[in-house]
Amino acid sequence: MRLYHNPLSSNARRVLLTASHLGIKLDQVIIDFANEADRKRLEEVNICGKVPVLEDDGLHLWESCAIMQYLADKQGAAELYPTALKERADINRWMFFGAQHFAPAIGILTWEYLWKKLVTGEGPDPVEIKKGETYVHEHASVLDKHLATRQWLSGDKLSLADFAVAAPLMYLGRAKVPVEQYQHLLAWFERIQQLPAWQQTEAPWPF
Ligand SMILES: N[C@@H](CCC(=O)N[C@@H](CS)C(=O)NCC(=O)O)C(=O)O
Repeated sequence: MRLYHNPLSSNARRVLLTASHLGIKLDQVIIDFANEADRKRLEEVNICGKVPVLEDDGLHLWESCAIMQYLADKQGAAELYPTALKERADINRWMFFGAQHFAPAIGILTWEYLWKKLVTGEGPDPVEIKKGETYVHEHASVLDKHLATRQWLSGDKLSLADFAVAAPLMYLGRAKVPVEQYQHLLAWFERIQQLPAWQQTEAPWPF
């Protein structure tokens, strides 16, 4: 299987975490967004022109959470993604929460603090920063309450939900994500960072 990605993408990180944890070897194609030929190549496999994209025997699958689920199912990895209806529904729920709420909130801050300068040359906009911080607080407080009585997001063990929600926290420090007050969330993220999969998928900051 081949993965088109970029090591700085937190959406790609979700997939890399899953593959690493499951011991799946992927043929990795790194997309450089500054390179026109790379962008063209990416558009051939993803009409949206975004990473990550998984290629498997004629299938081109994009959307990071869909790729995570595909890899786990293909591997028969029921410990990360159980097949029991209610357990799976609970994991799906947190994956959607991550994709729909938590990651976009952090995404405002990563854009303002990290990417915007590189892409447009402009500095952070305080109004956007405030908006990002407000959204992060809204969703981090939910996670913190939920994690007050548990080690992992779904059930009593690590699952795809943890990888999906944790991935954008790879920019916790650089994007000044305001979660210092959420002790249960931070303890959970510390557990994630101790996992070999997290450590094996860490990419150096190139700028
Ligand atoms: N919902 C998609 C989001 C993918 C996405 O936004 N990828 C970013 C990198 S994190 C990207 O490729 N951006 C390049 C662009 O938009 O030109 C997923 O979860 O896979």
